[in-house]
Amino acid sequence: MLSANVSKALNKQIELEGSSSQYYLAMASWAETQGLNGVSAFLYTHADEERMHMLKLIKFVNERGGHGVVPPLKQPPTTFKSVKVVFEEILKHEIKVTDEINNLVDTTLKEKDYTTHNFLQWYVSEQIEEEALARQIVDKLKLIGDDKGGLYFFDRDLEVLAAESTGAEEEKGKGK
Ligand code: OFO
Repeated sequence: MLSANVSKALNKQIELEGSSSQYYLAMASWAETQGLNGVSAFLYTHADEERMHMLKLIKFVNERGGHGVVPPLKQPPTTFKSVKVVFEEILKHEIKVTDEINNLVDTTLKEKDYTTHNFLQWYVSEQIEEEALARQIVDKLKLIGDDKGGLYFFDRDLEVLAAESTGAEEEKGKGK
């Protein structure tokens, strides 16, 4: 059974994963209107992944006798200054998510809830991957600068990355 503190902290994380999903969905939709099909495919996939992170937490909370609360929808920004700004925002956001996961892990240790602690290790590794990927993309965009040709190839690269990550998520799903 989850303690009140762990349950509250997990529900806070459910809300954060849900808002991450909405945020990336807004970015995907904006990118699509800019003709950046690869960037938008990548971001749509990313939005789905965040929803899966939320769902995994809801199910865990419910399995442990708590109640995973579906958070309200908040309107994310609708327009973005540039693709570079989008990925800088993603990196900032993922760093914040990592901090929150760490706080959550800390709460489970204080509450001696080793089952939830163990469950959260998946999120700890996922955050390492997500931060590294966002950082890599921001670095690429810094190299590209204002080069339109570079942006064209970048968009194509992200299309490939989106297809790969959809495949990888399906594999992960099979392992469940
Ligand atoms: Fe759920 O990992 Fe990003 O936010």
